[in-house]
Amino acid sequence: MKYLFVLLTIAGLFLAGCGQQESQAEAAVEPQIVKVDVEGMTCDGCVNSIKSAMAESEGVVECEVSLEQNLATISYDPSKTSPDALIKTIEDHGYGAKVAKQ
Ligand SMILES: [Cu+2]
Repeated sequence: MKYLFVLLTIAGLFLAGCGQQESQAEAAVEPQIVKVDVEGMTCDGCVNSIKSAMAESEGVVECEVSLEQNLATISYDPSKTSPDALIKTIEDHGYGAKVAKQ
């Protein structure tokens, strides 16, 4: 009888553990944020062209672009895109781009 109780306790802990793993898996697809140094922006038109390029990119959740700081702050879904892909897209639009040092 005592043995059964121990077994049930272990089973309960195991199930609780599984529940935690599940929520961690969900957290893995939470949006990530990358800050990108952008070179070559001279006006609001540049800002808008980067913003719309990001808006059209698969996996981009949100994008803020600062002309003053030459910085793009991009929130993205890591299961659909990556900082490298986002940087390539910015470069394809004629700007220099690299991940900003945090
Ligand atoms: Cu411009």
